[in-house]
Amino acid sequence: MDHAADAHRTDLMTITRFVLNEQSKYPESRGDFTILLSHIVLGCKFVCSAVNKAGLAKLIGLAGETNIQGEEQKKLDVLSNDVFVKALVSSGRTSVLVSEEDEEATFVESSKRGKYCVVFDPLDGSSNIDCGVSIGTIFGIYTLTHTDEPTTEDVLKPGNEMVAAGYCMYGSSCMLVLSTGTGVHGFTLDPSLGEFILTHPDIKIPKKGNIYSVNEGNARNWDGPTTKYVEKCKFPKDGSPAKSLRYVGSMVADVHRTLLYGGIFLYPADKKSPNGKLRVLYEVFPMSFLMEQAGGQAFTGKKRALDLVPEKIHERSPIFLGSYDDVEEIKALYAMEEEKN
Ligand code: AFP
Repeated sequence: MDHAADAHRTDLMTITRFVLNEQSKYPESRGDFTILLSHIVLGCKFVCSAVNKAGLAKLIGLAGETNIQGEEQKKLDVLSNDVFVKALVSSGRTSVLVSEEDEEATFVESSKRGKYCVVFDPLDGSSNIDCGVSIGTIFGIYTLTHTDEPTTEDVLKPGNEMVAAGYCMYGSSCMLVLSTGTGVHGFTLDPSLGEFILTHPDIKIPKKGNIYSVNEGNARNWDGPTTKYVEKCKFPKDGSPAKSLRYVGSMVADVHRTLLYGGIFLYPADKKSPNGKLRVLYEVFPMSFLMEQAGGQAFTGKKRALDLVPEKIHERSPIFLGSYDDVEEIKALYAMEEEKN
């Protein structure tokens, strides 16, 4: 650490300080959310460190199989799930957890229960791990609205009832992007301090972008509106320049770029997957929540994404999200299709 160079930046807005400041605006608040968030942050730091070591771990035989102590090593996505489940349960502030890794919801034992329900994908984009491409954790938070025994009904609620959502991207830097319903704020992990520092306050997505992001390998199975939209991106007829295509295949990375640079991210329905691929509770909802809070939109092909009411915890939905004007265009194409039918 260069202490002389760092001397001028001692007044850092850490994520904890930021959330405590927010909390002070609500005198009735007892700090439960701040405690929950600090446990999520701990999980993110742990996974960040594990992801950074993943390549090295393989080299020295620490990942995948058996290590020199004869212990079985866990795969990163399984490890990340264990980390988040333990962090969330030990916060004492959760009652129901839904993870992409677990078929069933986890109900926290009564002595450790709290007023929040957390839905999360502990390590999204895990097929990208072995080539070092950005991956991330996505989460959404609901409040438990009763004191009876919790059930899955407590999370089978529309995304517009979430009280907070965010993601942590493990990329060239580790970044946590969070919204508690008052805008979107980005925090970058300073490895020398081990703290997430506010580096991107009040993120607003550009109203229109010049990038589209989709797996074009599925094009032959797309429906009419998606096909027309992507055609328009490549061959615009109004004299505007063609959009650039960028697709990582890791939702956190593709959405993060879309949030900062503008444009649109699409994972549409297709003939093979009529509900698309992405999961409503822990992919579509948190990212749609962030997009709307940043001034963009999120649409399923039928309705506003946050108005969906999931019936199953691992339900999927098509999703189009990003800059306001770009999503407006795809909405118009679906409306035209509906008129025809
Ligand atoms: P993996 O976790 O299997 O890598 O899937 C990642 C993901 O759920 C999401 O992060 C991507 O946006 C999307 O799938 C990519 O899907 P395709 O590989 O079908 O393009």
